[in-house]
Amino acid sequence: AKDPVRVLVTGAAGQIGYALVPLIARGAMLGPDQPVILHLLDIPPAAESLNGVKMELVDAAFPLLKGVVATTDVVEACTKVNIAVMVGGFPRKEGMERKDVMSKNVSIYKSQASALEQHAAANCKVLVVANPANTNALILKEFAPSIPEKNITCLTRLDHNRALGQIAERLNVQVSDVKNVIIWGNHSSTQYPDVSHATVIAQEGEKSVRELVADDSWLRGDFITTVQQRGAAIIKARKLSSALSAASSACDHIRDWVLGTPEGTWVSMGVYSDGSYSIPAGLIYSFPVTCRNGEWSIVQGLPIDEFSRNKMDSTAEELTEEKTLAYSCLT
Ligand code: NAX
Repeated sequence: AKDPVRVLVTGAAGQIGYALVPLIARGAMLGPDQPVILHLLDIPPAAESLNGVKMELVDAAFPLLKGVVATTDVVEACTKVNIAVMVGGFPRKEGMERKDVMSKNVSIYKSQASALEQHAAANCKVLVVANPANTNALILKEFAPSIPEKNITCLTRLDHNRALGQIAERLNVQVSDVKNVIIWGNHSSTQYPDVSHATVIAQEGEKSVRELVADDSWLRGDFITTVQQRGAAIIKARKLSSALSAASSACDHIRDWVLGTPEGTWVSMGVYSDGSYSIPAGLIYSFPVTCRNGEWSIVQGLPIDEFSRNKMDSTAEELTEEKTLAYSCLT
């Protein structure tokens, strides 16, 4: 039998945490033959509720779950973890300035970066979910310099999956037959959901989404805004933000990163930019990636038209501004 993998979930008493931990314990993240030990972190006001989550994990009797560490101590939480899913953060409350929210998250991600750097297993893979996800991941990277930058990512897979879902609904095809959409940039409303290279698998072979949809004004208009605004639409409908879809997409992100993407398929991940596609180096930016042997690589050489170029650049500009704001909170 395989040795258990230790998976940290921060913010584990929150809504996404509650949806995510059973998926991990069932093997949806690391596979049906991979035992796991869950490390759950939250803050002291949530300690009792965190313990309730631990009780439910015990009660569910998951065969793959070999242990649960539920704690409010960041060092205990980070010790020996192989995978860290960072869901905990400070939410924006009504009337709060952007800078104040940024400042709270910068200080959280700075201290959690140090704990991971000092106590996590070598080669620990990190996924930041908490918003502002790209910039929190960047701060984590800056303050954990000994963790390879390739190991620090943020979640844009939910946006990617939302784009697949919208195309499948529009074309009345199975979502599993749609592939290679791209989310470029920030996990925010400036993200650019791009279908220029997306295809649908049909009996006759692969067909381009552009040709199948035929209506370019939808693809360049309502499709993009629907994906960008989907989070807000869920809040309006549910009076709570997306949780089951966020949790499921976080599993997809780690699963594909660790176990690999299928041949001919790419996914979107927020990763440290190396200047590919003329995106400024040094941002955590969402790119199309393929994964093999536990490493992602940015898909190279896709032709970019002028419409895409502008959208890719404006979301990069927002990330550059967020980076400046985050650094201004550091002093
Ligand atoms: P909740 O407010 O339900 O849960 C957050 C949890 O984090 C709470 O239990 C809180 O006590 C805990 N927490 C706060 N500070 C912490 C700290 N310093 N250490 C450990 N835990 C801490 O929010 P939820 O709906 O679960 O969302 C979590 C985060 O995901 C939010 O930042 C949200 O904006 C972000 N999202 C990101 C998405 C993405 O695609 N990247 C999509 C969904 C979601 O909106």
